[in-house]
Amino acid sequence: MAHALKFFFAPNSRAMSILWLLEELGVPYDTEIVDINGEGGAPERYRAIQPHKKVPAIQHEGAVITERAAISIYLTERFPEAHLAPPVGDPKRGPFLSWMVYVDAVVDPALSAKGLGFQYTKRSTSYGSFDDMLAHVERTLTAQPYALGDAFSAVDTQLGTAIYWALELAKVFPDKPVFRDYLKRLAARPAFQRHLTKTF
Ligand SMILES: N[C@@H](CCC(=O)N[C@@H](CS)C(=O)NCC(=O)O)C(=O)O
Repeated sequence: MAHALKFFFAPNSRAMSILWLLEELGVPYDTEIVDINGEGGAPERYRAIQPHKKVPAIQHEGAVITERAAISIYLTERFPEAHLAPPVGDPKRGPFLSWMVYVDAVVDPALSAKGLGFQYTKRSTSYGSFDDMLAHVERTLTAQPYALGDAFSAVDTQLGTAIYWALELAKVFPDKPVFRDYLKRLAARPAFQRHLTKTF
């Protein structure tokens, strides 16, 4: 029987952090692999799920949820037993929301802009300068082991994936112990290991 939760996924994409989060949450789900590498991207029928034919997306109890940050927030709210997000009313709820949005609205586009060599002034885009973003991330992870403090949260699934990409693949982050140590802490998590070796 199909599970209530369906996950639209492509390997080696931003959907990896949702796969990791689902493994952290330990909830049952079905996966549909979306072929985003074909000519013209994903099949046209997938546009009914994601308007840009991008992954990730999820379908849960009849609703479609798109945009990675929204998916992560939604999942942590619907499955609070995993304690991967501070609940409403907790003083860390605001910083949690800020970080979830910051990773996708600032870190990710600033990384892409850097990787693609875009020329722009920091006040001309909503995401601002790469250097300001790098300084904020570095300062945070120097002061504490995880984005929100001493405890791992769903923010780290997104931030960790972004830092891995920036350090290992795009090579736009400086190779510093603060980032290496953070990635090591994340890689030690069983759910992280499971998401890397998951077969469908
Ligand atoms: N704004 C989307 C972006 C997702 C995204 O960029 N997905 C890429 C993979 S990393 C994709 O599906 N690309 C396929 C394409 O553009 O055809 C989100 O945050 O969920």
